[in-house]
Amino acid sequence: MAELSREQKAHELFKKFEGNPILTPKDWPYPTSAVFNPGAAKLNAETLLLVRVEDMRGFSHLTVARSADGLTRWQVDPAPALQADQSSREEMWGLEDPRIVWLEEQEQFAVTYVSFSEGGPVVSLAITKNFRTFARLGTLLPPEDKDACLFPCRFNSRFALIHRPVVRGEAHIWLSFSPDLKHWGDHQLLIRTRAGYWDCHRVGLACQPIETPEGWLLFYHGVRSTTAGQIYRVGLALLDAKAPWKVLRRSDEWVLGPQAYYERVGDVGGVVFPTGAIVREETNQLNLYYGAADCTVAVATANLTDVLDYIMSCPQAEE
Ligand code: BMA
Repeated sequence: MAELSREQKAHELFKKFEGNPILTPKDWPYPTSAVFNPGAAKLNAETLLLVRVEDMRGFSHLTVARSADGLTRWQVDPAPALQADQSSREEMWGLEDPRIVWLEEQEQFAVTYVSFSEGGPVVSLAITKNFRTFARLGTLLPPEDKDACLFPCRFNSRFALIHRPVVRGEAHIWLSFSPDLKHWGDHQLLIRTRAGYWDCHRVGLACQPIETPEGWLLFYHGVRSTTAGQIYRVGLALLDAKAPWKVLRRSDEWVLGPQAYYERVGDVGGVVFPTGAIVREETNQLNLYYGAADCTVAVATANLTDVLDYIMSCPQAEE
């Protein structure tokens, strides 16, 4: 068989699950407007999604859903796991878009999410062992900031945070460092928007960074504004394993875009927005969980080796 071109590989890398959407407001044990943009983790041999749930006021909270195979038979908790404290100015208008990593040295999960504060969206951190009780560590950096996740380990004894501040109207992905998860500095630009491309107007981290033998695999969303609205698609980058401030590769193409009806039509049509991923070691399958059209949760699967082959065939990133 003829070798696939890189564009064909990009197009065929992910397969959208035939049972999509896997979670909708109808699956919820209480009234909701939309369920989308979930963080993902493995807990007790199950796949756990921490789902953003929008209530009928338009405020979001986070609720746990679990499944043994990560695709079907989801069990949704009867009550939210993490709700906004509306007496605080930090999270007046709800909590959104969590990303989850297992912090190796603390043996706990770190959940970074967006708190909607009076001053705009801001990134907050909570730590948990079980997704029942959380230690809330507060906000990390000033607004406007979104799309954040910690790395699971330290680099040169510092924690590292990927995030997406908006500076002078520009929305690029940044990396910042901290000795204690409280004081952040040494801010540096990691991935910029690209003029003319599908990711020309905004970029932001998608799911948590994934550790691989080639380096950190980074999924990010890219936005193009059109006369008919914005299109949210997903691309890939590869960061150096020991020095994640070095971008080794970046895909020219997007690898996931809104095509299916449930991605095209919804509260915000034309949006695929991954926020969580799971690698199933037995099969080397990567499950990428995403919000579809800001309404439902969907999943796309790929073989991790194919994803790495593809990203290694992508151009070396510009300095
Ligand atoms: C982004 C975030 C996401 C949302 C997406 C598409 O800015 O606010 O929560 O899914 O826009 O509307």
